Amino acid sequence: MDLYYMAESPPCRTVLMLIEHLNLRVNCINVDLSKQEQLSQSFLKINHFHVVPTLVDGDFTLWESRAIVKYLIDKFAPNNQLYPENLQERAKVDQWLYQEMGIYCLLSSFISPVFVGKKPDKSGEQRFLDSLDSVNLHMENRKYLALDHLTIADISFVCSLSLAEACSVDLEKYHNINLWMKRIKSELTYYEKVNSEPMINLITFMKDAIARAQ
Ligand SMILES: N[C@@H](CCC(=O)N[C@@H](CS)C(=O)NCC(=O)O)C(=O)O
Repeated sequence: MDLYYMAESPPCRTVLMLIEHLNLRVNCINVDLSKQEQLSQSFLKINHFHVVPTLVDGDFTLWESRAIVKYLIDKFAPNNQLYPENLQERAKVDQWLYQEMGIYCLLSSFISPVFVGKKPDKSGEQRFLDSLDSVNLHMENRKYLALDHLTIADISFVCSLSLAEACSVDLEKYHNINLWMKRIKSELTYYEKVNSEPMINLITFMKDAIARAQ
């Protein structure tokens, strides 16, 4: 299996953490987005939507991080507690994966102007922060996002929020989310291995980009 990825990308780190969690053997191929390698003819042949992460398993190709992690669990660790087979438990995990994908879209759309030399979109930032208010309320007295144990929704959301951390979005007032993030980061023994260096690169990149933005 090949995984096309770039470690700085939050959805790629979701897949990388799942690979660590399940101890899978995957051939990881770096696609440098800063050099626009995703637009190369060879990568466009694999995924004409030119996004990472993209998984290639024989003649089967899959993109979208949340779909990839579900596929890997169903193929290599069916009924793992990260994505249980029980109908209602699975539905709750799916609910949170969709919900947090929406929140990630709010976050990335307010930040994305920075990638073309513009300042972040402040009105978009407020929409993102409003969505965190609701999650913060949901997290009152809860240890995990979807169920009473760790699931792929926790792994995906912690990666999504790492983009906010890299852009110095102030998350301090979301007390329950903060406690949850600290717990998840310490519980995932591979968190540092997957995230620490890419986060340093991402923070540096975002700081420079925001400083240069007009
Ligand atoms: N919803 C997708 C997002 C994938 C995505 O937008 N990847 C970005 C990097 S974070 C990318 O590959 N961008 C390159 C491009 O769009 O050309 C997922 O979760 O996998």
